[in-house]
Amino acid sequence: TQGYNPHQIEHKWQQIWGERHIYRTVEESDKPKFYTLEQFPYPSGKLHMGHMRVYSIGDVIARFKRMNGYRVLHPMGWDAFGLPAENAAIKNNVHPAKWTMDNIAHMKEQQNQLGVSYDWDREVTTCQPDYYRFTQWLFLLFYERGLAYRKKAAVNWCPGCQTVLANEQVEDGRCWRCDTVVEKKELEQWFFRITEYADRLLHDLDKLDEWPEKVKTMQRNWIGRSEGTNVTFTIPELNDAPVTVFTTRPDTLFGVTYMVLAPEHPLVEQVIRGKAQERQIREFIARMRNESEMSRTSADAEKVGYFTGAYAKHPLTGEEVPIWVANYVLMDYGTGAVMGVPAHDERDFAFAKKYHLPIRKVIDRPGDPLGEPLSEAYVEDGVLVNSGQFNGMPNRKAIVEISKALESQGKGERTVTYKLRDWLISRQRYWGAPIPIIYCDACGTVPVPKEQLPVLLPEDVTFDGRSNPLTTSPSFVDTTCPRCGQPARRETDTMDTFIDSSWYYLRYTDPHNEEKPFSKEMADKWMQVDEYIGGIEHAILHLLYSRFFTKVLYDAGMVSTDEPFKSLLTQGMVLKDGAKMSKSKGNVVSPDEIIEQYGADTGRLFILFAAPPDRDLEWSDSGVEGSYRFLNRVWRVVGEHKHIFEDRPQAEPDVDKESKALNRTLHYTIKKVTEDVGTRYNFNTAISAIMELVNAVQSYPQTADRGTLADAIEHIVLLLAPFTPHIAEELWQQIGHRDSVHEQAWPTFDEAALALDEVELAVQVNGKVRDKLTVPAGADNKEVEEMALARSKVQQQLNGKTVHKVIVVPKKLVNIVAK
Ligand code: ANZ
Repeated sequence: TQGYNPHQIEHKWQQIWGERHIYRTVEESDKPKFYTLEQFPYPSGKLHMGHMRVYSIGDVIARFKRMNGYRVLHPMGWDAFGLPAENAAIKNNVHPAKWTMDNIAHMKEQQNQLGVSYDWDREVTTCQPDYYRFTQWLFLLFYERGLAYRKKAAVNWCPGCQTVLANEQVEDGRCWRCDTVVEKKELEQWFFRITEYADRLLHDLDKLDEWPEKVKTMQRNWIGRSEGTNVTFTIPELNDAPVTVFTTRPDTLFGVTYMVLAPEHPLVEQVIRGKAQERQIREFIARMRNESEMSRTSADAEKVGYFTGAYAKHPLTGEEVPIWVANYVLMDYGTGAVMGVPAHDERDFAFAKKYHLPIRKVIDRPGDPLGEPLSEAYVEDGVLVNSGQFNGMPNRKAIVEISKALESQGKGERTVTYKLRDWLISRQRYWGAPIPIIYCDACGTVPVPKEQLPVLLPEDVTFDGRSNPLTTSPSFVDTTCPRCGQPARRETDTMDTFIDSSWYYLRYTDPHNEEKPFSKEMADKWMQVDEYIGGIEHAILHLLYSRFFTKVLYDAGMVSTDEPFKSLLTQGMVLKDGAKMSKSKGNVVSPDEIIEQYGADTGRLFILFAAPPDRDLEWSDSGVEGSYRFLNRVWRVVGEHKHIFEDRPQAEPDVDKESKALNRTLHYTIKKVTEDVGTRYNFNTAISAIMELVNAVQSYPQTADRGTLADAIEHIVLLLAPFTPHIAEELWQQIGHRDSVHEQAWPTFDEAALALDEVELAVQVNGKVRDKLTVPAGADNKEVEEMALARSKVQQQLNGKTVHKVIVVPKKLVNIVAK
């Protein structure tokens, strides 16, 4: 027989599968559906090991489900808009579309070389007009539903290039191209009102019982629901103008010794006017505008503030406390103003120490009162002191009681705040879906009528990295108003690419629809995605945005589910020498190299065998070698026994001991692989069980039943099919089949065959193992005891001693106690 030549057979089968369309989705059928999806890649140019891993995992699931009688949807596509294409255009003078489509062609070729079973008839490419016209359609739906709006927001602005920069283009506060210090600039931007869905996005996490707890926690923290109270102070010198703070600790209200406004707070302007510190504060505010939220609020950031010269009046005591502005208070959280309680808040404590502000304790530890002065903030529970009528009250109760007291006087209100912000979707970039809006002097903001979509990206643009290329295209910018027909201007912002990926899984259900993004009928046929597989790096944004989209589409009556992903599998990283594989570390092994050297099946097998999908995987060259040797062994074993299949004998596993044992191993393996793959995705243990079966076949005697041997071999091939599809197909043909192994039913096991008819026990004399004993499975303890005592090795040990007791632990051991 010929040796194992992966290149030859892999290429051959990829071609045949493609021609025969064996992975085309079965739409009409009485089979149950299974939608399995790997996150679609950004077409950066080349697949890396992380890709190979996630596709291998997804493919095992898809193939396994098909063989188990499901109609499977397993599509693939391209998250194809985005900045790198535009950067390539600037650097290499190649159009983003060409760069992107070339990369897609190459990566698709690589995916095919992996032998992944995609239905390519459903491919989606987000940068193509047949897709992005519906991204625009969905923008208009959001707009109609009041979920898309425009407001001023700060963006990164490079004064050198006169352009807006994405966060990734700001390196250490400077422009990536010209090294100019980047500023913040207020510009009109489009937003999606995701905050309107904050509560549902939070609550519905409870429905997702097949998501990793870790991911749900990350989403909860990101949404950041916080219950608190808005408390209103007044400013005497501004005619008692109200100023409201948000606090989660109204129980500490009597401990307020100052107030802080965010530098951007609108009242700052009024309270500093004409004051001695006015100029200094204005400079401070200008500095703050250019600092990121992170650097302002991180726990160890230096707290900086200025006294404004004004005072605020306490709502319950009437006491006046100084008003400060400081870096650690953010304008876009709560009300942008904070009451300072240094005794019970760590940040306030540090601030008060630095600026010599009073520290007033109002919560005391019950039974073990705190000393004075406090050496650090006391942030635990306790009872109220120095708090007038509330003294002695447990602070948890005081949260409610003080809030009520404020509410009854119209000075406060209980409220809920979220960390989640509305989604800024505007990008001043070329390579994205144009926002379908027109500005008309007479009619104002006018949406492009849906039947006029797509708003195509123009070709007559300049990529010089200086400004948004869309603004350089007169043919694009100058248009007419769809309402009044007068000259008008087009919006030149494009959409954040996260929008493209927020609905692609719905498009796959109905990829050729020319009227709508997808029909309800088709979406309902396939949704939810039963298994979604991807990296933990998407745990927050992509998943949250997709959940948001699905909820909006559900509300619009376009789909019947309000959660897109039933089960989520986050695959671990691929490590080499303990570190993540990455270009910068120089420890990359590419899928190409592995396919070149060993073939795709070996690469897949190694990846699936080396670790369970959700764990990190340590790359090992010897592990790859081992997988290759195993496949060679399978090849030889099947080849050596090919002739049995020519005139295949009926299996008679009961004729001899060996066939019975092999038959049992076979059924055990089927059971193990079925359960490991089907319920736990423990591909590694499933593969080791198959390896054991191969061992059993190799040591099976020539004289034992040939039919049983043929059965075992045939099943090895079937069980390997989801993992190593090419070699399985080739061997399937070699043992005489003409149909595809990937269209076979998954094997079932026979519980009866699993029953053991003999069991092996250890025989101990005075606690030491001296012998082994094989007995019929049905033997009772008395029989086992007699057989053990009759053994010659046991007799030797007992020489001259008297047997006191014999303990039989069924199916395990016999212990003989003798003196
Ligand atoms: C007084 C107080 C006393 C506070 C105390 C805490 C402890 P979370 O839980 O994250 O919602 N805060 C409110 N708005 C802020 C803003 N815009 N920038 C910075 N800090 C702000 O946090 C709520 C707490 O964070 C609020 O409760 C407020 O400080 C502060 F012993 O008010 B607290």
